[in-house]
Amino acid sequence: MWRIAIAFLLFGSLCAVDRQNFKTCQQSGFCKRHREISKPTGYEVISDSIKVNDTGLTALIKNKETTLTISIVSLKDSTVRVVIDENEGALRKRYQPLDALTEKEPAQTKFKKSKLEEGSTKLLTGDGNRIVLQHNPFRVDFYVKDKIVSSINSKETLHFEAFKKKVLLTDREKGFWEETFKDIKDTKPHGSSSVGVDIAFVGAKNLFGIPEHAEGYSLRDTRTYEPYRLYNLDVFEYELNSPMALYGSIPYLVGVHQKRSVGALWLNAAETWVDVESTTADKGNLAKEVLDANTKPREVPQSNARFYSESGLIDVFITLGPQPNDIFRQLAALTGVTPLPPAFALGYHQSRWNYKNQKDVKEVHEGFVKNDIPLDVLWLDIEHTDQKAYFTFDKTEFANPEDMIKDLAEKNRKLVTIVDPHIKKDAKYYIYKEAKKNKYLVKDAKGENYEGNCWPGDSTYIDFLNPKARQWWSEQFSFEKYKQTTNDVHIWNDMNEPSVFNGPEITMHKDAKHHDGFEHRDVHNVYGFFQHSATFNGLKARSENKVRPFVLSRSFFAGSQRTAAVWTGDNKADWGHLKQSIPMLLSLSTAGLPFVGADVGGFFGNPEEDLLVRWYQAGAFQPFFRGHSHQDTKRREPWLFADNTTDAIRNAIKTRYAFFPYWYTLFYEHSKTGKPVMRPFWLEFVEDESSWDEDRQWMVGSGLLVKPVLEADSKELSIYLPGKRQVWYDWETHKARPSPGAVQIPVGLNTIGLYHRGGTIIPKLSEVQLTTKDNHEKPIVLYIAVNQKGDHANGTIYLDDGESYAYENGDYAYWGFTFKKEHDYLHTITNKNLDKKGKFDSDVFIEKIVIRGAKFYPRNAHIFLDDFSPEDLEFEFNRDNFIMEIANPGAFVTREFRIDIHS
Ligand code: NBV
Repeated sequence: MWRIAIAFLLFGSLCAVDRQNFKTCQQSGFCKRHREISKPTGYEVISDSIKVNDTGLTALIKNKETTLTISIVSLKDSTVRVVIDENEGALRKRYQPLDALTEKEPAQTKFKKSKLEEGSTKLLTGDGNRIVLQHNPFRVDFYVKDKIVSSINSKETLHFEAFKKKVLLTDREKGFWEETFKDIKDTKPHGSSSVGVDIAFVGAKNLFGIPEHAEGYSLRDTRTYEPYRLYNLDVFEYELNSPMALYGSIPYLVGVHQKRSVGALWLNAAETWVDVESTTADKGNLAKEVLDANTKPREVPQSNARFYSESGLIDVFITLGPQPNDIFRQLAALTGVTPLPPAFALGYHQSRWNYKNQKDVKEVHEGFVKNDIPLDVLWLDIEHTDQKAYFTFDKTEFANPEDMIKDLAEKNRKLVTIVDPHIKKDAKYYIYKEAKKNKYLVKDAKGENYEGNCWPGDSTYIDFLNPKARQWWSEQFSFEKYKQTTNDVHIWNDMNEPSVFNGPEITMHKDAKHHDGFEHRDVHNVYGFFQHSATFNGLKARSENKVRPFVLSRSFFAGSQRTAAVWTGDNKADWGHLKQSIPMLLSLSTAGLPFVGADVGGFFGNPEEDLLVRWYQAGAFQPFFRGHSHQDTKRREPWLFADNTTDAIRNAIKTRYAFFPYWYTLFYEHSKTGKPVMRPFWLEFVEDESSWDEDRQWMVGSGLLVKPVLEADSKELSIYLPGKRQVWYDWETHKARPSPGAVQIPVGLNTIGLYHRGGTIIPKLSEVQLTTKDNHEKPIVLYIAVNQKGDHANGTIYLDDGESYAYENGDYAYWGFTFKKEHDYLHTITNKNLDKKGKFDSDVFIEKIVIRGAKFYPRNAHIFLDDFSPEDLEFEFNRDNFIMEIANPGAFVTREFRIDIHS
C-alpha cells in the first residue's frame, strides 16, 4: 500500500494539478440537475398554513411534486434565519452543522409587527427591518429602511429533493441512486437529497467570500464558467484562477453596497456549488420592488448567488448590515471569533517537510540566533513520528524530544508537531487500539471500519462527528498520553479534509458512515473542523486551561476561527502563487477567519531569491507568517542565500516583529468586534467603490496599507491610495499623499509599499529582539498620522502577559491615544484607559513619538503626568516634511499623560 502513496506523491510533485481527479459540475449528478433548471420550479405558499408568533413564522410551501416547511425567525442584530425542510414524515433526518454556530439555537428576537395580507405576509423586526414573504411565487424579500436589499428564490430556482423510497432504474442514469466517478462507486443507499435556491443581493455589484478557491477576490460571474465548488479536498499543486474546490469551505458571502451591505451564511456541510451572476435588478423579477423605492427609474446592480448542496437543509442566515462593520459583527455573533492567540503565534514560524532530526532542529534554530533573525516557532512535519503514528516520535532521529523542546523553550521558542486524522492500522499502535475498541472509527457503507490509504499505509479515520470520540481525541494531548511533550508544544492538523489517497477525489467515500446515522456526504465539509476543535480543546485542557493553544488546520468550515489558524495548503514557488495568496487570504478574512497565511516561499519548487524575498515581505504583513517547503525542495533557511537576500529577509522578519504591538492589538480587537486583521478595502473605504475588488493590496487594521512587490525585477511599485478625502503617509519617507490617488515608488530589494493612514496612531517596537517573548514589555514608538483636516488622530494598544488566560480575569490593559488640535496654537497628545476592567500593570514606556503631517510650527512642548507641573520636552521638527519627533517623552503607555505642543 505504501507504494501507492509514494507513487502518488512522486506523481503529485512532478506535475501540476490533475484535474481528472476532481469532478466538474457536469460530473456531479446533483450539481448538473440543479444547474439545468431553466424554468421556475413553481413553489407557492399555502396561505392557510401560515402561522406567525412573536419571533417567527412557519408555513408550508409546495410545487407539483413536493411540499416543504419554511420557517423564518428574527435573530438579534439585524439577522434573519430562513430554514426550509421536508414536511413531516421525511424518511430520514437531515444533518445540520450546528456546531459551526456559537449557539446551537441562536436567540430569537420579537417582531414589532406582523401582517397577513392577500398575496404576502409582512414582518417588521425589532431592528426596523422588513421581511416580506411573497406567497405566489414563493419568495422571501428583505428590506432595510424600505429598500429591498436581498431576496431568496427571486429566480424561482428552489429545488429540494425529498427522500423517497428506492425506485429502481427510473432515475438511475441521472445519478440519483448511485454514481460512479473514476471507477469508484458511490452506493447512495438513501438516494439523492440535494437542496438549492438562489439568493439575490440587490444593489451589490460585487460578491466576496466562499473560500477556499485560488481565485480573484471579487467573485466572478459563472454563467460561462464552472460554479465555485465547496468540498474540502487535498489538491496537489492547485491551479490558479480556478473555482475548483480546495482544502476548506466557508459557505458565506457578502454583497457589498455603499449604504446597505448584506451577508448570507448557507449553513450546510455537504458538497456545495455556488453559481454567481451579476445583473441588474431593475430588469429582473425584483424590478417592481426596486423601482417602487426609487422615484427615478435607474439601473440598479444586483448580484445573485445560487447555492446547491448534495444533502442537508436549506438553512440560511441573512445579515442585514447595513455597514461593513455591522456585517462582520453579525457574522461573528453567528460563527464566533478567533480568541486572542498566544503572542508567539504572531511571530515568525520556520517549517519544512522535514527537519530531519534533533541535530537538524538545533542547527536551524541556532542558525536564526547566529544570523540575528527573529524566530518563535520551529515545526516538525510527518517524518518526526515513529512511522507516521501520530503522537509518537521517531526513536532514532528524535530520541530525546524533551531535550529538544527544552532547548527551544530556553530560547523562548516553541515547537509545533503535526497530528493528522488518519490512524495507522497497526494492532500495536495504542491510538488505533483504543479508537477501535471504543468504536471511534468511521465505518464504511457495509458497517466495517472504514479503511483508506494515507501516509502510514493502511489507515483508519477517527469519527470526529462522535462527541465521545472528540473528547477522547482531546485527551490524547494530555502529557500522560502524548509522551515527552510540554506546554511548549503546539499542534498542526494536516490532511483533515480528510485526505484518502485511494478514495474518490482523494477523500473519503461519501457512503461511509458517521455517528448518529449520518453519511460522510452529509458531514464532509465539517470533518476537519471537528478535528481541529477537539485538538484545541485538548491543548487547552492539558494545561488546565492556563495556556492559550495554537492549532493550525488545513481543512476548515464556518466557525473554524474559534479554534484554529489556517493556511492555504500546497502552493508553489512562483509569482502567480504569491499574487494569488492575497485574494485567498482576503476571502478567508471576509468569511470570518482572520488567522490565515500562505506558505512563504511556496511549498513546491525552489523560489528564485528575488521571489523568496518578496514573499517574506508580503508574509510579514499577513496574519500567519510561516516559511514552509516540500521535502524535495532545496533547503531555504534564510541564511543559505546571497548576503543581500539574507539581509532583506532579516529586514522583513524584523519589520514584522517591530509591528507586533499593532498586530496583537488588532487580534484583540478582532475578538471584540469580529473585524478581520487583514482587511479588504471595502471594510475601511466603502465610499470608494473602485477599491472594493482590490486584490494586490490590503489593510492591516484600519491604519496600515500594504502593497508588496509582486513582480520579478520590479523597478517601480504602483500603489493605489483608497478612500475619499483621506491623507496617506509613506511609512518611510513620511511624504503625504491625498486620496483617492495613485503613487509610484522606486523599488529596491527592501521595498514594501507601506502607507500610514491619516487619522490613525500605530504603536511599534523601537527595537526588536529575537522572539516575541524577548520583546514583551519593551519600549514603543508611537507613530501619529494626522488626518487630512490636520486636527485629529487616534489609535489603541492592548497588552497582557501574552500567553495565559489571566486576561479573562482582568489582567490586561487596553488604552487609547489621541492627537488633537485644541486650537490654532495648541495640539495635544493624550492617552486614556479604554477599559477600566483591565488591571494589567505594565512598564511599557514610549521611547519616541513621531507626528506625521504636523502642519504647525511647534515652539515648545511639555508633558503633564500625574500632577500639574509640566516637564519640558525636547523635539525635532522638519519643516519640509512636517514631521515632529519627540524623543524620550517620559510617558508610560498605561499611565495617564498629556503632552501639550504650543505653536
Ligand atoms: O505532511 C507533509 C505535507 C505538508 O508538508 C504540507 O504542508 C501539507 O499541505 N502534507 C501536505 C502532505 C503531502 C503533500 C504533498
